[in-house]
Amino acid sequence: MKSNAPGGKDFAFEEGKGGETHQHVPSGGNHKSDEAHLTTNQGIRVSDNQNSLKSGARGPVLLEDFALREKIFHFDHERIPERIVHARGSAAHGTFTCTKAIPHLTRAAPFQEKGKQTPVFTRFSTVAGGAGSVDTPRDVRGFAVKFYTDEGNWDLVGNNIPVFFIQDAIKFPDLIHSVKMEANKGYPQAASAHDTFWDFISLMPETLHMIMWAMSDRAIPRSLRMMEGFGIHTFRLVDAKGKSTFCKFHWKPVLGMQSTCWDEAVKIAGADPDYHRRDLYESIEAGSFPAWDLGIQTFDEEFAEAQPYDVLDSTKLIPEEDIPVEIIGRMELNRNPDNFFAETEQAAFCPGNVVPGIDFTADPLLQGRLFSYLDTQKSRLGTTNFYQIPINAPKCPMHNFNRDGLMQTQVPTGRANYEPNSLAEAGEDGGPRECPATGFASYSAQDVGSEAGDRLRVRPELFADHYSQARMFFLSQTENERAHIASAIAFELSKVMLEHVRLRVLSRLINIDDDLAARVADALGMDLPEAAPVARERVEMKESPALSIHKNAKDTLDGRSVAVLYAENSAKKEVEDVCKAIEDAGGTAVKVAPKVGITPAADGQLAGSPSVLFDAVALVLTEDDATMLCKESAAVQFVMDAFGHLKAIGATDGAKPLMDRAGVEADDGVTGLGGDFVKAAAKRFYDREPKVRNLA
Ligand code: HDD
Repeated sequence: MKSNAPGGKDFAFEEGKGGETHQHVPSGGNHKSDEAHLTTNQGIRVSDNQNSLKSGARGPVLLEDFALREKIFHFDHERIPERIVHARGSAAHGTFTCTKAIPHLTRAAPFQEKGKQTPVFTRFSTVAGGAGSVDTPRDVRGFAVKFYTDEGNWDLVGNNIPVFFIQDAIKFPDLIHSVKMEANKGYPQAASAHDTFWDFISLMPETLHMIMWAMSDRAIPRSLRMMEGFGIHTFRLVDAKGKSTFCKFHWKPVLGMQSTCWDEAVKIAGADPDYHRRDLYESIEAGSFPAWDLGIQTFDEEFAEAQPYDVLDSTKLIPEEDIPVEIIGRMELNRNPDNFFAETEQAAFCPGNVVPGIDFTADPLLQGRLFSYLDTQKSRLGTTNFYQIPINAPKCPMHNFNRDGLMQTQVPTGRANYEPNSLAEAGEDGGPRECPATGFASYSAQDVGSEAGDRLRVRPELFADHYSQARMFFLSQTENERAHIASAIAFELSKVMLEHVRLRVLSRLINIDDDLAARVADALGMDLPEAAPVARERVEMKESPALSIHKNAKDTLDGRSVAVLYAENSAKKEVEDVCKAIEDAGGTAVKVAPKVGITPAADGQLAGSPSVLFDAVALVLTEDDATMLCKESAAVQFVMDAFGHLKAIGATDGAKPLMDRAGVEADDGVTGLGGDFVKAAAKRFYDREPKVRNLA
């Protein structure tokens, strides 16, 4: 009999009873305990999970088959609305460890003693794409951390970019509508390169600082483990005496920052749409736990008042050179979720979740967020009781008189469901009662400047400077990074069909930097228009080297993977030696060959393992094999891309025909297979870039 199940059994039929069987076949017989019995939601054991109940072997299915009805009914309702933004995400559990206590700044529980550990759940995401979109579009990445503190949940819901597109939450729906797929067409998916986004951007110059970041390599990270995170807004830290200090939060990746090349990111999207999700999951499974240091920039009102920007404006950052980032702890992600839906999908982050010691400021973007997130969870998770879902529930005691509602899972006992009460059942004091001494008390003083005044729909004056920091960001980049920004904008605008929108963007770019505007215009083959009028004159800010990825890159093989390409005639020992050298240096070696079954066995087949998925490549090939592979486009592309994406290539002499075919030219990143290669594999070779890409 034909087999369609593991273990060679055909579950739809029971052997020995003829083709037209109606008997149940047990599920492999390897479950022993009672819990292993398959039951309905009502606990009734299911006798047959392969065949619906029919009237006669070929007869109609009977409606009375409750096992069938229940199974299909439940399946039909498995999906919930995806997040309106940040729908595509990956998450992990972990621990935050305080490395420097700061009770003089805040009474927040995670920061009271050095060594104090707080459980966390962290979700990374892209913004524009749907839940099933790819991991590597050009996009901002969400970086949301839920701290399950001893005094309640604190959600630090940030991004991998320290500023935001808009200044006031009232513009958020417009921004998101413009970037998502176009309303009439339903495309493009997960892409900002289209008319409506750039139309909005060009009409809203406050977006331009973040546009510089979004068009930079920050928006095409190599790995979620290799990007920074930011709380963005100015928050308040409040100590036990009620003293407040302004604070910006930063996450610094222990593996260092790294990005892909644009061409690489595009190709990864096809080769492995789950590139970042897989990388996060597999690194945790392998015990190589992703980690970030948490840093703070703290300052007072006097500093705030002295800056040429407003610290309540989320389109502005505070240069690290002005206020250094002080590291106060480390987050390590060390456990994958057991169930993607139950944990990652149902995780509900709310910037409004703060704990004693952390407070808001009057940043108008933050204030709007305080409403939006709570509200959206009700629509996504269907009930105000979403806080009872295990991933969202606090790990500290929680008592109150919120009652009932859809999907209430708690069973409070007794009559006392109001406060105050004096019923004995609720304890001597009729608790739970409010706690003035230790409870959350909102910081009472005003933010910078005066909060009193008429009711106005206006913005503070300094919010009108849209260009100074955009320029500072651009000028703080290396030559290569500036070129990447120019070509990213040119690429995006090349997808914009409306000429007046392209022109308007160019007119704004002039206000950031003449050279940038000229390069973009040239790449588009357009003439530069007049500069757009500005609402407030630009001020010249010092360059901030901290804003560049390349200036802060870390040469390391930690967390990086190297492909070792070999073929049938390759010397086994040579393959194994290079793999060992890579592993000894902290990297992961992945064996790639045209046929997976050769010796040594390959981890990946060449056609399915392009070099874009790796950080460097080793070519362990005989001349015959290399000559044979010259006729294999996957092999030629493998080498050509590694070279074009500025990766180290270590090769045997025999690999030369393939390298020549792929156009590899000698440079520091092209080595033999010895120690030089392992050293080279720890970085990218940006000096090579002018050979493979027009950086003008
Ligand atoms: Fe937001 C989700 C980050 C402004 C409204 N946002 C969401 C997530 C992140 C951010 C990381 C995903 C959380 C998760 O993994 O579940 N958002 C930001 C940052 C912002 C920001 C860093 C500016 C500094 N967001 C912002 C504004 C609004 C929203 C101004 C609305 C006025 N954001 C939402 C939302 C989402 C969301 C619609 C969708 C899913 C969710 O909340 O839970 O409410």
